[in-house]
Amino acid sequence: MHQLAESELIWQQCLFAFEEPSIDGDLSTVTRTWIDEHSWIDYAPRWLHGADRVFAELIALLPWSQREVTMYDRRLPEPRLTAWWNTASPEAEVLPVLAEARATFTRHYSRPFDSIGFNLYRDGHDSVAWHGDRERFELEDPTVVIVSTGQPRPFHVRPRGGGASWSWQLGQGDLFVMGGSCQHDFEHCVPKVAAAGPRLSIMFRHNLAE
Ligand SMILES: O=C(O)CCC(=O)C(=O)O
Repeated sequence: MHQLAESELIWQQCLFAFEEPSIDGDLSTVTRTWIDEHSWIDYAPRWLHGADRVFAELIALLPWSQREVTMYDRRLPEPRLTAWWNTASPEAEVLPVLAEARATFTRHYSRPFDSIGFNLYRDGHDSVAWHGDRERFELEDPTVVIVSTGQPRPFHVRPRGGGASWSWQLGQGDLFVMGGSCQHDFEHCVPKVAAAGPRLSIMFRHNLAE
């Protein structure tokens, strides 16, 4: 398990976001963008209220670890920290607001969201490269929900293999959902940037727990 030194995370709390965590269970502020005939993005800025408190509590509560990735035939530390929860875990999902969010997504998107992945980008050096999520190999049209906390970071989406990309800045409680054929026909990434405060993304996935 990776111990986070306090000096590893320098971030500015927005005072308005340190309120009691709550969500818009009706998803009334979501707007849908079709990025081609079969793939769409749902986006609701600042959907999670109290995002800074969620950020701080997850940093403290989760067993963060650093996985390895293969790059140019070498095993290297993944440039971010991760943690994972699913319905097969003996514990409840870390914070009550995450249980509420998971129930909301299950109802709204008619998918059994049963897993939550947490990604911590400590600073601008942390990143995730272009990829499509692995559940596309098992599921026809996986819906992947991301709730972002902490400092906004660029999040790009492009057609698989390259082409013009769409970009969002995701942080501070933003909700972002990739649906339809997104995981098959598009890739996404969080690129490295010259300077950034920490961002923690919460990814809700379905049909993954045993
Ligand atoms: O952190 C994010 O917003 C995206 C992470 C991601 O795409 C992944 O872990 O598969």
